[in-house]
Amino acid sequence: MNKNQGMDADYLPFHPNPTRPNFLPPQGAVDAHCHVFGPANKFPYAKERKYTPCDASREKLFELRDYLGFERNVIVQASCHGRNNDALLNALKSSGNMARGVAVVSPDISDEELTAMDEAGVRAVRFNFVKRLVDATPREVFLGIAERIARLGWHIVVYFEAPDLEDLVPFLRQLPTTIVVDHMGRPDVANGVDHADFQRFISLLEDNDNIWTKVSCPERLTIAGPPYDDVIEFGKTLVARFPDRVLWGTDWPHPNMKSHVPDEGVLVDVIPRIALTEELQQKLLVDNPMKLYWG
Ligand code: 0GY
Repeated sequence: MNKNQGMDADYLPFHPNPTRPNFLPPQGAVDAHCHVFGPANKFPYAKERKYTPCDASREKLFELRDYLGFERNVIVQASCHGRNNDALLNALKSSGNMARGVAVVSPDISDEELTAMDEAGVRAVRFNFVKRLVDATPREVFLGIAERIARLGWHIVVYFEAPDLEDLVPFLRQLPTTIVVDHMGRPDVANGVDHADFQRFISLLEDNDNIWTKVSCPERLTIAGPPYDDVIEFGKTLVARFPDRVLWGTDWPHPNMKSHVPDEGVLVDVIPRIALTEELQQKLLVDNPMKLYWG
């Protein structure tokens, strides 16, 4: 079978017609975590991928952005495209400067390629530690990449799960740039915000003012399901404690969801429940992402 075609049998495609949210994002709002997938006939998925998603084109992404009342996107390279960032770069170049990118690169990438990525709108690299998504990369390799991208003024996005944080802290402290943690460090919400794992994450941000976090992905963290009541306290705590270091994103098209198909209208309506004032919403959706990606 040609694995470059055809999504996995258990893969849930994105919502065909999300509801319109009640919450109206402030002008200039940025969806700071989303992806583009394929289309596979133009941008084939990577040989080393752990899943084959449903195609999710840049056109669909930009349509959703407008529908939800957002102005800009930060598109994050996902593991199904490996280290080939062509679909991402293509989306950035067609966005009219309204999208920035987070790439995944190999250590042997040339300076010319990095410069071309920078010109297309890439502003960060992603280091993925989630074992079900990628084979492990040695830390020295990541440190080598970190040094090179730091010279371009880029930052580093890290994706890991809560139990892995303790082991990762010394490595994170070695990174020379701003660091953005995906999805609140993926806490187990059954444990509550007072659990040692989430408190360790809060301490990490308290002790290191170069570390930011995305308060995204209630759909992945929830046990209760939509409207994600069991995740609210986690996001609310982080927005209140670190208002200048939080980002928010839809995570469209939600790769690898198994429990349900997220409705992005419902996800946007989580925002005013975690960022309680207009001032906090402005920082979360506009000021913080603009500083990091368009500054
Ligand atoms: C996400 C989450 C996931 C996948 C990826 O790189 C990826 O394949 O990011 C996931 O399965 O948790 O960041 O949207």
